[in-house]
Amino acid sequence: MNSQEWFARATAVMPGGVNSPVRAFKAVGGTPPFIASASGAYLQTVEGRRLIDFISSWGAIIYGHADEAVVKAVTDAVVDGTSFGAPSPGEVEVAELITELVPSIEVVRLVNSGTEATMSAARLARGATGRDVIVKFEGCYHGHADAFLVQAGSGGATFGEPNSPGVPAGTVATTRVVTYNDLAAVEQALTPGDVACVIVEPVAGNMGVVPPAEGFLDGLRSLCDKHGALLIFDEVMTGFRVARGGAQERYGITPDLTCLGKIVAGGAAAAAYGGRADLMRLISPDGGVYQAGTLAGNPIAVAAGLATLRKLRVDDALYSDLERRGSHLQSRLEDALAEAGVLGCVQRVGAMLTVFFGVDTVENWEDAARLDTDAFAQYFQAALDGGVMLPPSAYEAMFLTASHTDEVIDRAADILVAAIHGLAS
Ligand code: KE4
Repeated sequence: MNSQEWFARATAVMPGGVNSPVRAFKAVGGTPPFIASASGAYLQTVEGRRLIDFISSWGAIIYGHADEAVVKAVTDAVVDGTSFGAPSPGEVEVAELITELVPSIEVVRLVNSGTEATMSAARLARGATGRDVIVKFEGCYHGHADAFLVQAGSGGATFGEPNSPGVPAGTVATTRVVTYNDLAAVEQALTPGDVACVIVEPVAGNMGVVPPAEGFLDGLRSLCDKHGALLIFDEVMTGFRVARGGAQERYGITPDLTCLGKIVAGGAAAAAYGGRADLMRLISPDGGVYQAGTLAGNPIAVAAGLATLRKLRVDDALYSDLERRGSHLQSRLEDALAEAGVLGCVQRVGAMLTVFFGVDTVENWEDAARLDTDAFAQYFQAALDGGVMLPPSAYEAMFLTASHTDEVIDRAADILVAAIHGLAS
């Protein structure tokens, strides 16, 4: 069967034919290729097409698909059982590694998804402070827990309004939404003294890549301290990607709590939240803030995570290679925009980058909302026709892995440059 046939079967039994909305290609049109396998920097479709992959499982893959160490670790683990529902040594080893690689994390809890990690961290902040309000930023995504499915209300730092049916207004009445990179808006939101936490993507990746403005993260740290709110870094995407110790290492900021996902489990189903011991000891069964999970710390995800973290822990070349290759790809794309006379910009932090069309800079959601999504859809389809799989949304990031060698990057860049020139014609 081909992708169209698989998609017809899928849509008959799954919402949108997918298990996560963005995969349905609604933003870019057409039928999503169904993937038979993946290896290194490549996806292999059910039709046998090899595509250079920049989805990289939405950033979860840092060494490339089917990394030899991860495959061996999972293969060795699975024969001993998939889930014990009881403590196992691997959970301890991965927790110790996380606390070593992310020094602000003194105590950590493994969960099954980034959504669980951020949901739990927010509950912990509320439990620890006795305050109900959380502050988030417009354009930042923290998974699909009710409290985060919120859009800015009318006016500045007002309470949020649900951005999904099924989310009660009451649930988001305690979520304040403010503008990314706007410290004045944050100060206004914190002034009432009722805020439990500020949760932020320290490098925004869910409105496309939007770096923190100079002083923004420092300002968040100071404002949270001044107003008795906790600072939560949602590093589900940036963790172990923009630096070995994540954005907090890259920018030198110490959050109170950190959420991790994706790379922490080497592309398997696990995530984590952790931070100051005095806070994490409030989590059940040490403390009263409840959180649990049947498959939390399962040996398969732990094996994949351990294999990945043990590798990147000693890999001195990884982050310099990712930085160099990301910079080279950015340059080639920026040159193409200029040569083709196409209005756009490329924004990058380390091994995550976004090409924005129709705007010359994106510093917040208001900027991102103005981008030319039609141009992106045309660019996306031309790239796919040429053999490059981009994330199927203008509001996502391209993710490089260690398997995106200089040769792969230049081959992909040739295809993407042609796609950009195609916009000009
Ligand atoms: P999950 O629940 O999808 O594992 O993680 C939620 C999450 C939390 N925080 C950040 C910063 C995230 O980027 C995510 C999930 N990222 C999206 C991609 N932008 C996942 C892709 C998808 O939804 O299919």
